[in-house]
Parts: sequence; C-alpha cells; structure tokens
Amino acid sequence: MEMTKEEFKKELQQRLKEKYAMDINDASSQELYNVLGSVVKAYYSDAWSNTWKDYLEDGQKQAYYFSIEFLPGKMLKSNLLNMGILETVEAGLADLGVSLDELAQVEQDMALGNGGLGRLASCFMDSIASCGLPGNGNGIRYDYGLFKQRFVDGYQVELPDEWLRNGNTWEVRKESKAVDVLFGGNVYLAEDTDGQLRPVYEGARRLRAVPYDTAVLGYQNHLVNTLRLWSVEIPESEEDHYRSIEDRRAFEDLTAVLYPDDSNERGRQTRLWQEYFFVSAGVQSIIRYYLRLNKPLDVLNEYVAIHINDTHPALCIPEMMRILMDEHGMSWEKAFNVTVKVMSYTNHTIMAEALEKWPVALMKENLPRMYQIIEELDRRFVNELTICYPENPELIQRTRIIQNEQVHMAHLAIICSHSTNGVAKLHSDLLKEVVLHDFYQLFPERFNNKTNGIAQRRWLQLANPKLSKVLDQTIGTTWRKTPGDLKLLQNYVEDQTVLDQLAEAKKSNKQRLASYIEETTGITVSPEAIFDVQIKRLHAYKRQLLNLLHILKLYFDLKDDPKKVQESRLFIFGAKAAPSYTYAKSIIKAINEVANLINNDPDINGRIKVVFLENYNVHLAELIIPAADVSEQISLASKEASGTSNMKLMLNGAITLATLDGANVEIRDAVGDDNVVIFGMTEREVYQYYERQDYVAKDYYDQSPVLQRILNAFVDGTIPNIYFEGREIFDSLLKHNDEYFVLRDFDAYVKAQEKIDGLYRDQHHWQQMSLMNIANAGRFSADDTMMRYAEEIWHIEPVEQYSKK
Ligand code: 26M
Repeated sequence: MEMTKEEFKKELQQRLKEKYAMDINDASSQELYNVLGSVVKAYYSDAWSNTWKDYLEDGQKQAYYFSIEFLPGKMLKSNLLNMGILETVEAGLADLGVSLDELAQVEQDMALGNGGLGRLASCFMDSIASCGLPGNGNGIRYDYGLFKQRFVDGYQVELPDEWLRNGNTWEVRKESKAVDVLFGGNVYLAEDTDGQLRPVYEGARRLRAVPYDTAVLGYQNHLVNTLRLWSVEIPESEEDHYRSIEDRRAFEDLTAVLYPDDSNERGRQTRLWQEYFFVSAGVQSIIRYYLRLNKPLDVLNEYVAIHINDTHPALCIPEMMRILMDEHGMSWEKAFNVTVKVMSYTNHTIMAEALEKWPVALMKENLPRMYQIIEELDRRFVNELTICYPENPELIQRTRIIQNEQVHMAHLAIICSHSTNGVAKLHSDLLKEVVLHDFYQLFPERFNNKTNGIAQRRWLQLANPKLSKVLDQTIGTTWRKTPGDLKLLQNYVEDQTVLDQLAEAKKSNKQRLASYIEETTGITVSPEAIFDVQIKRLHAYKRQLLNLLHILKLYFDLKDDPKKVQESRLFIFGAKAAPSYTYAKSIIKAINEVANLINNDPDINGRIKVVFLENYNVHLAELIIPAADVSEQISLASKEASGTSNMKLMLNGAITLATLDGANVEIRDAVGDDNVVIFGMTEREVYQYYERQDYVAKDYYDQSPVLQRILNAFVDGTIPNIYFEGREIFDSLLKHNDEYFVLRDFDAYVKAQEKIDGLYRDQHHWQQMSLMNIANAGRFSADDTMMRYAEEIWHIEPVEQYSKK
C-alpha cells in the first residue's frame, strides 16, 4: 500500500467536495474526520477482499475468537500506523492546516467491553492480523458501550455511552450475511420422513442477526482480518407474533447495552439471550462459510478453531452440536468428537463468585433445545465417570455440568473442549492445583498456560511517540516488528546520554498529562513529582483501599513533621465501579474526599497530590501510561488472574510496585529483583490463612497506633463528607474481618513505598531501572502470545504471503 503525501491531499480534498461540497477551511472536525475515514477505508478495501479470497481459495484453517466484549478504543491512528501511512497523512494534513491529533479526538472510543478481558480480546485481534494469522473476532454490536463515568460531589454517576450517535466510519453492514436465531417456545423430537429423530419447534421467536464487519489490519503486511459484531433486528415476517409493545421491545433491546460487570446483573434473562444470540449467529455463519469449501463436516476441526473467551460464549458447544445433528444429520458421537476438537476455552478468574452459572429453569424456558443438549452432555459425562470412577461419586457430583438446578458454564467449557488455559503462570498453576483440580485429574493434557500479552503498537508506538523515537535512535527500528529486540536497550544501561533521553521523553509525557489534569480537574500538578498510577476497574480484591490508607499515612506524617524528607508525589487513580457495587462506589467517594482534603491543605503545600481522573477508558490509558513513574499492582496474591496494565506500564518505563500475583510474578522474573519492588503475602501464605482460618484483622488495628489514626479518620470526621461510606469501609475492615487482607499487608506496603521514595531520589539509578523495564517488556508481546495459541491450541499457521518479515 503506497501513497504519497500529495496523492493523499488530493484524494482528501476531492472526497470532501463529493461528500459535503466543501473546502478544507469550511469543514468541521467531524466532517473532516468522516472524509478521512472514507479515504482510509478505500485504501484498505482491496487488501480486505484479497485476504478474504485468499483464505477461501487456500482453504486454510482459521481461528474464530468468540468474545462478548471487545474494547478496541479509537481506530484511526492505529489503522494509519498499520497501513504504513501515519506520517504521510499527518504531514499532508499539516500542510492543509489540520492537526491529525485533533481529528483523532473526534472519534468515539469503541468501548464494547468492561476492562481487562475485552481489551485483551482487542490486543489479540491486532496481533493475530499482524502475525499474518487467519483469525477473526465474533461478538456483539452494542448500541451503547460501557457507561460514561462522571463525578458529582465525589460520587460516581453513570451516563449512557452513545458511541454511534455520529455514525461509525469503520463498520460495514452485511445484510446478505444475516442469519436467524430462535428463542423460547417448545421443542420436542419427532420422527422425520427419513425415520430420523428431528426437533420440532413450537411457538419459538425468530430474531434476525445482522453482522457489522470491521477490518482488522495487520501491521504493514497487507493482511486484513474481520471483526464481526452482530446486531438484532425483528424480521418483517415475525411482526405479528408480539403480544404487546413491551414484549417486542424486550427483543429489540437484545443488543442495546453492554452489561457492566455487575453482580446484580447475573442471572438476567437478557444477558442469556445476548450470549446465545451472538454465539448462534457466529457458529451458523462459520458453518455456512465452511460448506462453500465442499468439505465433509466430520473434518471441520481441520479447517475451523473456535475460541471461547471466558465462559460467556460457552453455548458455542451445544449450538455446534445442534447444527451438526439437527441440521446435518450427524450422530451424537461424531458431533461430540468434532466439537471437542474445534473448541478451546480460556479462564480469566478464580474468584468463585465470578464463575458463571445459569438456573436450569431459565435456560429451559428461553433456550429449550440448548438445554436438551446440555442435559444429554451432562448425562453422558456422568455415565462415563460412573464407569471409570465407580468408587468416587463425590468427584462426579463436583464436576458434572448440571448441579443444584444450575448449569455450570465452566464445567461445560472444560468437558466439551480440547484445551483450557489460564492467563499467567501462577493463575494456570492455581487452576490445576486448586480451583479446577478435579478437572485436571480427569483431563491433565487439556490444561495449559498462555500468559497474556499486549499490543506494542498501540501501547508504545502510538501512545508514546517520544519514547519510540528514542528507541529508534538508540537500537534501530526492528523492535517495531519484533518487540523482543527491545532487549538491545540493555546495552545502554550505563550510557548517560541514552538515560537522559529516556528521562526527557518521560518528562515530556508527564507534562502532557499534567496539562490534561489541569484542564479537566483544575488541579495544578508538578511534573517533578513521582507519578504514581493505579488504573483498573474498582474492585475490593485489587485493593485501591490499600493505596488510599498509605496516602493517609503520608498525609499524617507530613502534618506531624512538615520538615519530613520525602519526594513529592502525585497519586493518580482511574477506575470505574460496577453501578450496583456499592462498596466499590464508597471507595471512589472516599478517594475523592481524601483528594480534596489533601490537595487543599496549605500545610501540605502540594507535596502530596491526589487526582482521580473521570471516565477511565482506553483513550485515557494512552495518555496516563506513558507518564507513569510507578505502576501499582497491589491485588491480594492469587486474586488477579494476570493483569495487563502491569505490562503496559512496564513497557513505558514505570517501576512496578507489586504483590506476587498474576503476571507480576513473570514481570519480576523478566527484570530481576533489583528492578521491581515486591511486597506482601505470597499466594501460599494467603491459602494458609484460608486453611487455618486464623486471620484477625482487628489485631492489626489494636496493635498499631498508625492504623488506628488512619482508620479512625474514616469515621471521626477527619475525612469530610463520608459519613456512611466511611463507616462502611471501616466496618469492612474491622467488623467483617478484611476479606482481602489489607491490614495484614499494610506495613509491608508502607516499607515498599519508602523503598520507592529512596530509589527515586537517586535519579541516575531510577533511570537505569526504568530502562531495564522497557528493555525486558518485549516478552509480554501479544504477538508472541498469539503465536503460542496458534501453534499449541488452534493449530493454525501464518499465511505465507502475509507473514512477518
Ligand atoms: C459478568 C456477568 C454479567 C455482566 C458482566 C460480567 C463480566 C464481564 C467481564 C464478568 C467478568 C468480566 O471480565 C473479567 C475480566 O476482565 N477479567 C480480567 O481478565 C484479564 C485478561 O485475561 C486479566 O488480565 C485480569 O486479571 C482479569 O481480572
């Protein structure tokens, strides 16, 4: 794909004339953005259709990544970068007096995900294409993405995210590829004319699933894969079947909103519909495509791999069985055999309350055919185990799919797929040894680890052009295609010039963030301060509260001794809380009130500042991460499956302050003990407390005047305006015995923070540590992660003509 600056300028101006009959100077940013989008789309359209044709002709095996969430963020710059014309376009626009950065602001973040899981899916899409792998995404086109967060008096308020209001440049509606999905009614098996048993549907609702395709461009390799998102419509023929407007509305709203990860939303009917809707549509369209290859269905697994991202798409399994048996007359045994070989599953959590279960009654009523098949899968599983382990009925009870009138989606996914993986070494070990131990005993060969990774292109090249330039000048540009080459930077750990350049880049990113903070919050912050960052969903196990307790300690220390030697610190938070998660919302309120107290206290005089940035999302992450000095990864050991912001922050030169949880363990292994600050209980110690049941949080309070003063501040008015929230937090620690061991780890955390303070004071050494972090972040490239999935799980290969280098 080649294009000169002059060609681009001509093309842009011509399209602007065609579409709006305007000159550059008359066009609004939105109009310019729309036109630029159409130039870009036209530019990759040939490659898109060529890729598609190549796959069809070669009959190559393809992977389909099923995920109920995708969180790509903005796509303009990423597409320009991957096409290799980012600089050309930027310069061309500048000639015309237009700033690319300003145009890029117009694009709405595509926020069809909650956090880690959805963002991971998008990093993976980018890497699949960039590695030249034939793989596509399958998900839901929500009309409203994750809520927008505002603070009112320090409280979180949720507003709808109308991301489609000005249209979406990148999507293509494919009416001709629509499929129908059935819900509800009765299903029974009856003998067909050929003597076969076939399901007969009575009174089912028929909905239409219409796909919207978005191009996923590989990095400068001419490959364009597809992210297919489904939207619901009511077919004309069905319009008479609705009893009332409300009845109809419920179905029309099926793809209206993304559910915020929210305990109150669990077990909701619409969520179950969403899961079946995108799964059924996706599997149907895969089979439809496959039949064009003229291959028999019993070798489907040689051409198709389906990945189940967490259990939300696990209905892929019974849906595939249904299509093979009901629509293509395959026997149960054959259908099951091929389904297991096609399917693979990733687990993203060990938190028991997060494991998905659906009430049998709900499943039966809404998805009767799915339930019949699940019941039979369960029955056969129980039969087989009874033969193999007649002496162990408890094992069968613990592992079967249907228990206590609930369908266990993780059990379904493990039993009916050939691969179950965790997302970091520690997490995968815990799955094998603890959480899924029974299944590991039954199917040891199915369990494997695939440590998460991140898209270096978005999180370094796009988010941090300053650092990228220093890297280019120092180690050449090969790291852009081969992130492992970042290692070369280690050779410069004693080179003062390079260290100064890295420091300069960091400084400039901190200034950029400081300006944003000033503009959006009115708070003035100094780029000289340590930028200490905790950005992730607000959840008790992630322990934003531990961070807050330490901030209060620093505050009281400075009040007591204004001459205390201490580096200036800016604590930055970014976090959304699920709308019904009241405890998490109380912590947001408390952080905001502490921020007010400290930022406005003349005694503190700016030596500590606390900023909670509103509406944390992909775009804001791109602004915060390059400016971070310290990366807070302080979850209770064993609770964070992997974390991925830890990798992004490390890649941008932040020093990780962490517990030995999730991928933090591998970050420590990568950089060595001297370049990371580790504290707190290990996962073993946490499990010991669980076994002995002898944790008494109140002992820590009783024995520590420091903790007394800090915790009392929540209930004695020291922190203003948190009468109820303060009491709730205080009680969670002392009355409800501190579920996530915040008080147990407090002292260790304070010491770790003191260590950070001391390390930062030696700027030369700090720069060296920062360099070592950048240099060793290459191993967390999602490109590598995807290559491992491709080789070890999906058994797909890069397509020759698109493969790297
Ligand atoms: C459940 C029910 C109803 C509505 C929403 C949900 C739901 C949505 C998303 C539950 C969990 C969801 O995501 C979990 C998640 O993001 N897990 C994170 O996955 C990352 C990628 O593997 C890991 O790095 C994180 O450690 C893990 O917390």
